[in-house]
Amino acid sequence: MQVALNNIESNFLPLWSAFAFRMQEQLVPKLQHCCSEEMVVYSNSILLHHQNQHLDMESPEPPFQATYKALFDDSNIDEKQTSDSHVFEVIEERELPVIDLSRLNCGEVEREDCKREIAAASKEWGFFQVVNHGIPREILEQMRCEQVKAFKRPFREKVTDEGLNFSVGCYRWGTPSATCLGQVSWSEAFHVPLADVSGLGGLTSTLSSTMEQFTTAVSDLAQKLAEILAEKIGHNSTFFKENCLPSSCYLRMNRYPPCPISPGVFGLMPHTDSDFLTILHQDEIGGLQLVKDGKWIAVKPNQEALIINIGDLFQAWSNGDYRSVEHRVVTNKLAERFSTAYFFCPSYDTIIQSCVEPSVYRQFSFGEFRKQVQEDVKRFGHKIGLPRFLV
Ligand SMILES: O=C(O)CCC(=O)C(=O)O
Repeated sequence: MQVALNNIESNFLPLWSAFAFRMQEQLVPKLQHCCSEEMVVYSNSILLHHQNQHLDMESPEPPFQATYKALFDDSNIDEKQTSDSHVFEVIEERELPVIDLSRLNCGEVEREDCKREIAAASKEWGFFQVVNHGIPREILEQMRCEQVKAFKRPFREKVTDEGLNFSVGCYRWGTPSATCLGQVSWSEAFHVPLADVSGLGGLTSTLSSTMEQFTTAVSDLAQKLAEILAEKIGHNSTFFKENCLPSSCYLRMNRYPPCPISPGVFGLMPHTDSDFLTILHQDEIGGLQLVKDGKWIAVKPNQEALIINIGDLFQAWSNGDYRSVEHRVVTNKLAERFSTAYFFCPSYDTIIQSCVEPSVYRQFSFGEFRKQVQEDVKRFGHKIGLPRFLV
């Protein structure tokens, strides 16, 4: 079966998103066709016929090796790793600034100190960690447990959106448009619009109620942080309450399978987030890296903390004061890794306008921003993002 592949991007991760869109195009038939695979469907057993190999679609593992076989064959991995080593080179492992949010409930001096630290880290790093954040440990653990279960479903179910009842295209894996190993994201994800979460029934009820509890808790935290960040740039505003509703936000559950050619391929390609801010819960494996002072640094995992990072919209809204910083995930040869990201987004018609004049960026709607990102990815293969909106 032959399916047209349009290179169209959606929300946050351009290359992945192209895949998601393709999935939407393939509602009938519902299995993906990327590269030169042929899909063969046998009553209960669905096999992917790939260059003379049959892949067991009942296994949970996405067929990375088979799908990217041509790219593996094209490159001598050892040579490739050596020549690309500068791309993966990390200068050091650092702990991000850790901010104790319990001080927000203390006296004025401590509260103000805490707010100052949040703003300072957002300006200097674009990233920080929060402890005593108020999200109960049980909710985080339950979320992780349900996430692991969702990824353990057969690949066939994940890729056909069977059973989980998410909207079409929520499940993503790899990078269909990759033309070399350096462009592959060795990971799978459920990228779920939160408008979809409530009311999911059937098999997914535990997952959906866990997601609801998780997102309710983290959305309160996101609102609180956004209001502090607004206040610290002189903007006491109801903007976030009015525009960033639970239904306009997204949750992404990530899984990074062990990667036999690590570190020759990314778990997630370098990117910035197209939101106001992101709240990330990661496990103890590590792999997240970010750019600090022009160099990639590895983030030391802290199991007590949630990671917060500033997205493109806050950078624009703050006129460049808060920084949306490029980040990526590197693979691990032996261990699988999980993370859960909550993207704090406004509705599409929300106007993003710097609160200071003269403004570095022209005003734009979130919908316009996303559309431009989609067009750029379609045209150039990658997101351009905020530089497009410079005055
Ligand atoms: O898994 C991580 O540590 C980062 C995830 C991420 O950057 C994303 O989902 O956009």
